[in-house]
Amino acid sequence: MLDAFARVISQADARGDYITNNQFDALNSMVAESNKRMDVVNRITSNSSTIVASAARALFAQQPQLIAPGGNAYTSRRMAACLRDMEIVLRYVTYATFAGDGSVLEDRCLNGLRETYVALGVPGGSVAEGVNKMKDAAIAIANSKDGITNGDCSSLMSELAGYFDRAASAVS
Ligand code: PEB
Repeated sequence: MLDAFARVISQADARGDYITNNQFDALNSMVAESNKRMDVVNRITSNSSTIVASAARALFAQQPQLIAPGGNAYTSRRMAACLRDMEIVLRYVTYATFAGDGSVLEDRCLNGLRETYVALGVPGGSVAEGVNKMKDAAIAIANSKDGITNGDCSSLMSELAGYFDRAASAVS
């Protein structure tokens, strides 16, 4: 598991060279902008139930077969497993955002997940749709201008979107 600093160090070590100016500048600006990153992680973390619940509700409204008898979220056991899975993905997205690096998400959550869903008979495309809906809900909350000093969060939002996209494509 890497963070943005460890990633740069491992790349430099693989080249057997010092950290480059570009890498130094990128990390420097990441530190300078770190309040935004912490705010994003904090906002998603403290609204995680809302994000999961609204994404799940939208998913089941769009794909009602999932909650019909025989569906993959039918019976409270499967529904609970589905909500838990969405929560797990969201949690790893917050870790990746905090670290500024996707490897924690990749290694500890997405690795082998597609195969797990195939083995369970859970439709990966539906999970991906749920992840996409969490992306929209999370970005709406993280990027809200309410109650916060106004600033440009566009690159942070595209980084965040990228982690959700990575999760969706890993299972679809
Ligand atoms: C992945 N999900 C399920 C299982 C596992 C995971 C390992 C089997 C064991 C169990 O039921 O607990 N676990 C999960 C995960 C990590 C992990 C992400 C990462 C570290 O350790 N059903 C739907 C939706 C979708 C869904 C499409 C969006 O209709 C998910 C939610 N996951 C779902 C369901 C099950 C499951 C298990 C329904 C139960 C499947 C079953 O037992 O029939």
